[in-house]
Amino acid sequence: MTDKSVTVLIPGRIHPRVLERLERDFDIVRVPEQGGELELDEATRAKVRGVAVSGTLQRAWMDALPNLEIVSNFGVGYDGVDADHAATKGIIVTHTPDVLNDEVADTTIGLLLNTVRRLPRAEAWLRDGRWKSEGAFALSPLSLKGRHVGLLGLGRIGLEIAHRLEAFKLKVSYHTRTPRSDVSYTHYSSLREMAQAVDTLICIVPGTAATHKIINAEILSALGPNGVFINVGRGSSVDEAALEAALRSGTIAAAGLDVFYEEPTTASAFLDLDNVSLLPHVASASVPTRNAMADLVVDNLIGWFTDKTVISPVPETPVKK
Ligand code: A2R
Repeated sequence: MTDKSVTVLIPGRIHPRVLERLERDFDIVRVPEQGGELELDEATRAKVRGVAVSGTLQRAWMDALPNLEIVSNFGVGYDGVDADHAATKGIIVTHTPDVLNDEVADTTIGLLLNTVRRLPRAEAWLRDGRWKSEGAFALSPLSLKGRHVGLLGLGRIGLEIAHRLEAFKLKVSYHTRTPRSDVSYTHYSSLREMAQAVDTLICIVPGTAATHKIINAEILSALGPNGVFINVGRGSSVDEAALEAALRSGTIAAAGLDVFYEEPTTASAFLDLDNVSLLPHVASASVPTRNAMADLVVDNLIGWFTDKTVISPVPETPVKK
């Protein structure tokens, strides 16, 4: 694509395919995981015109790169990049929507079934030899059959989850700030009212100030003792202390979590609970889907530095497709 005249900074770890492809076309500068100052001399800082990031790009680092034009984020969630601040500086931010919708929706269904039917525990029962020595695994107290699911978020991924839930013959409702005109699911303008009406709550909203700890004691109490909570959006949306208390006291029946307030985590607060199913943020983590995400990270950079077009800018970004 280019003659390697464009310098792209990669802070911390990135998918190997991003690195491999970027190294072909760009001059690459790598710096370790972020934590403090951007340790780059002034001449190198001035050369950097693009950043490829998986996770967080500190605002101070953005400010320390005077000729930065574009931040290409690995992942559909870009809560680690201050896109509003970038926009004020005319910096483009891109992300990787759509290519992960099916994978995340599939994983959500898997996590929901694991949570309701306790399938990982059943497998451990067999693997530990307990089926033969102790007999059948205990019946799961809960069933997926006949549940009414409330989706917190009905965007690109939420809609794919809803379509899958329909195939399971489940009733679907949703809460968003703006109702969609292209679906027939019941829209609740109040999350609390939706939590009261449903028995299963799936969180698939971005991590923003407005969604910070939106799942709190009040919402969990509204969900009730037959309630199942699933989070595949962002851990920041949950008050984890309230969730732990709700699971221990029987305020809700069970939870399935793929994301956590701080990551990586040992999830120690939840480990002794048998009504929780835990995953280490793997909803999109298959080789084909992560490769597609990696390609989008690179193609946005190539597009920008070839003809000033990007494929998937975030809504806050100053350029349109
Ligand atoms: O509120 P709306 O009408 O903008 O609907 C969006 C909803 N949403 C919210 N719902 C209630 N309260 C909020 N404060 C709030 N903020 C956003 O979340 C929309 O229905 C959904 C987001 O949809 P998309 O932008 O299409 O995101 P996508 O691709 O479905 O991914 C969702 C998140 C990512 O940001 C990552 O954090 C995670 O899933 O992978």
